[in-house]
Amino acid sequence: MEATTSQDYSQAPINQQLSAEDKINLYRSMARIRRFEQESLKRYQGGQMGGFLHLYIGQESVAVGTLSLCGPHDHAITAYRCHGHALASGMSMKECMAELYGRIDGCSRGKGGSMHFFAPDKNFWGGHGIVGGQTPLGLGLAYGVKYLGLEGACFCYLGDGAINQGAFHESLNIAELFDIPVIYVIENNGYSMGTSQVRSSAFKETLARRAEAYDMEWDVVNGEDIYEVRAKCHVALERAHKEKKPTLLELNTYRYYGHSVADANAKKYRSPEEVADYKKNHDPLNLWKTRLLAEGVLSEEIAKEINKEVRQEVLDAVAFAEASPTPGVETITEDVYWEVDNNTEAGNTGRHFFND
Ligand SMILES: Cc1ncc(C[n+]2csc(CCOP(=O)(O)OP(=O)(O)O)c2C)c(N)n1
Ligand SMILES: [Mg+2]
Repeated sequence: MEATTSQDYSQAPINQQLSAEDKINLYRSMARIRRFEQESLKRYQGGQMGGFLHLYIGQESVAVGTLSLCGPHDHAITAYRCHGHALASGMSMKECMAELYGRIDGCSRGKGGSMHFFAPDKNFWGGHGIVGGQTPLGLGLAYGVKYLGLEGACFCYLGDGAINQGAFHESLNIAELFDIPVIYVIENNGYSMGTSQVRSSAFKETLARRAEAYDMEWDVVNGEDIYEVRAKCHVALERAHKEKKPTLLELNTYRYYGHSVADANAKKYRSPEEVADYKKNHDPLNLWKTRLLAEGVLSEEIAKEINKEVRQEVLDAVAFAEASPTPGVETITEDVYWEVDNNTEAGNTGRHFFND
């Protein structure tokens, strides 16, 4: 939650490579996530979609900063707060919005909803509801990349509430023991549902330092600063690419809204002042905009134009979702493990859904 450093990372080599257009694209990418989430909230509250809705507002710089570093053999996997990673991985707002609406043109054919955005063609592997469940899967993705002899890695994101899960610790051990190019990114937004991070971990000093128990490299990152996110995560990515070594990173960040939109206690476990302070002083989108205005890369006019475009893109996505049919009842047995038990070809060959 707190900014960890005040160092200027704009001159890190990976950031010096950024053109003015790249920097504006990082702004656009964050603005797209923010707007997508705002519209989703509105539609959810309007009763147009069901299930859960975990918003990523406030954390945009983490997904955008890390995924902006990825090359063709780098992969990503995360938990249920997955909309930002999905959009930053290159998924379209249309397939994402249709998924929230439970429609057939959604990325998971309307059967996954908010927590299960997927796009393996974009190296984005979800969207997982079991806390910590994605951590061994991320290890497996990274292992696969190494096994195939590719120069790639896997960014595996998890919340501060997932770091005490056994599966995560087993994954850390295997990652270091067998030199697996996985980068675990703890998005420390300070809370696990209504439980503050300090109330849930016996070792409070830093979360990432647990890596020392596994002889693994680690670092703590001010997640609100895209320059710092890129600079420090690039070091980890290089380690994964060149040395096939894992890293544990802790990115400090914050979420504006409740755990999910249905969080009845959203206003009880943190003070209005705390939330207001984050919005005023630590908002990643505002900070990046201010930075780019100061650098002369962005103007108020360009920012306005981008926001207008993004608004339209979201409205088009809503229209697309609303026009898409709901999946027919006959599709209920498709793309699920039912196929394994019922002798279908997909079930027998293990080639489900994304391997078509
Ligand atoms: C194994 C397991 N235990 C409990 C839950 C219920 N649960 C869902 S989200 C959540 C909080 C996780 O918080 P964190 O990892 O910090 O992620 P954030 O919501 O802050 O992004 C819990 C306890 C679950 N989904 N899976
Ligand atoms: Mg959390």
